Amino acid sequence: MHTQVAIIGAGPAGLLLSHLLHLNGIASVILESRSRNDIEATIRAGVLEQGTMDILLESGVGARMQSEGVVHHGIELAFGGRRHRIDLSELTGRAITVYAQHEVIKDLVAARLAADGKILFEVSDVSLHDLQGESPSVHYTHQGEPARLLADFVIGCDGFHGIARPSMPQHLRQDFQRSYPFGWFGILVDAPPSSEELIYAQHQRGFALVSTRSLTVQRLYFQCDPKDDVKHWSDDRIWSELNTRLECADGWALKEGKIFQKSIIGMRSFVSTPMQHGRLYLAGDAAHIVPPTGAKGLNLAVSDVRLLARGFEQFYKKGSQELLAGYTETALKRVWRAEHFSWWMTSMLHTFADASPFQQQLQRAELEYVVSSRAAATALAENYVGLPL
Ligand code: RFL
Ligand code: PHB
Repeated sequence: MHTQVAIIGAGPAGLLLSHLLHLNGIASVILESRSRNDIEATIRAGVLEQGTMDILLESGVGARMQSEGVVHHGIELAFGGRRHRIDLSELTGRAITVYAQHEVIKDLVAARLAADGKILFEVSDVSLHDLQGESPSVHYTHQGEPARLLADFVIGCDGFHGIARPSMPQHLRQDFQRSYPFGWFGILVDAPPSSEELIYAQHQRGFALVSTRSLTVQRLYFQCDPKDDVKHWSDDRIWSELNTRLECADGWALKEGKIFQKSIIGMRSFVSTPMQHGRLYLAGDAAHIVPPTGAKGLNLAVSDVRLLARGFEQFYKKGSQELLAGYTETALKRVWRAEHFSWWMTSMLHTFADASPFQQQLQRAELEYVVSSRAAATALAENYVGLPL
C-alpha cells in the first residue's frame, strides 16, 4: 500500500492532520493500535482554546461542538476560602469551549470515514523504516497479517508512549523534562453543574478543580499521591476531601452525585527536540507533555498539526519545503510558552510537601497578585484562552 502521508496514531493530532490534509487533496493513512470503540470512549481533556474551536469550525467538523459544547467567558481561582473570577473575555476578547476530547475524536473519525479516509484500527508491531530517504515505510501487523505502508512522509502522532519518538536517532535528540511529586485523582459524576465556570482551587490540603462535561455529568479532580490507588478512596472519602478543599465563605457548595469513574494520572512536563528528522515528523504528545493544570495538551496537538498541514500543502502544491523545514522551530515557540504557563499554573495552585513557610507565603502573594492586578490577570487569561496562532 502507498500513500502520501502515513500517520501513526488516531488521537486528536493524527485524526485532525488526516482531515486537514484531505481538505487540501493530500492522501493519508492512519495506523492506530487501539479499537475505534476504545479511542472514542477514553476520557481525557475538556477545554478547547478559541483557536482550536476556530480550526474545527473552519474545517467543517465543529457543528456538534458548537451545539453541544459550552462557551465559558471566565474561570474562577479559589483560595483562602474565597472565589475570584478571571474574566477571560473582558481581558482578552476571547473565550474557551468545554467539549470533551472523546467527542472531538468521534467527530473527526466520523468525518474521515464519511470521506472514505483510511484508518486501520488495532494494528500492532508498528515500526518505521528508511526515514532518511525519499520513500520511508511503516511495517505493521493488521488482522494477523504483516503489512507494509510506503509513504512520502511519516508523522508520529502516537502520544507520549508511542514508537515514533524513539525512532529518531538518539544522538540527535535532546529531551527536557520535569516530573511533579503529585498526581490528579479524577472522577466523573452524575450531577448537575455546581458552578457556571471552572474553579481552580488552591488549599493547604492540595489543589482541586471543578470542571464539567454536560448538564448531567461533572468532571472533578483533586491533587493526590501519584502512587495512590483508587481502591483506597470510597465515595464518602472523595466528597469529604473535595468539600474541604473547596469550602468557601460565601456558602457556595458542590453538588454531589453518583461517582461512575475514578482514575489517577501522573503529571509531567516534557519536550523532545527536534520534532523532525529526515521524513519523520512528530506532533502532539509524541513530542511534548504538559501537566493538565493549564488545559494545554490537546490544544498544542492541534497547533502542531495545523503547522504540518500548511507545510504539506506548500510542499505538494508549490514543491517548496520551506515551511516543513522550519516546523520544529516554529512549533517549539508555542510549545515552550505553553510549557511555561502549565508549569506556572501548576506551581501556583498545588501544595508542595517540601515547601518552606517562606515559599508558601510567596505562593499566596502570587495568587493575590493575579486576582487583584489587571496586568497579572491578563497574563493568565491570554495564555489560558491561547495566544493567537
Ligand atoms: P493521544 O491522544 O495520546 O493519541 C495517540 C494515539 O496513538 C495511539 N498509539 C499508537 N498507534 C499505533 N501504533 C503505536 N505504536 C501507537 N502508540 C500509541 C494511541 O492509542 C492513541 O490513540 O495524543 P495526541 O493526539 O497528541 O493528543 C494529545 C492529547 O490527548 C493530550 O495532550 C490531552 O488529553 C491532554 N489533556 C488536556 N489537554 C487540553 O488541551 N485541555 C484539557 O483540558 C486537558 N485535560 C488532558 C486533560 C490529559 C489528561 N490525561 C488523562 C493525561 C486531562 C487529563 C486527565
Ligand atoms: C477537564 O475538564 O478535564 C479539565 C479542565 C481543565 C483542566 C484540565 C482538565 O485544566
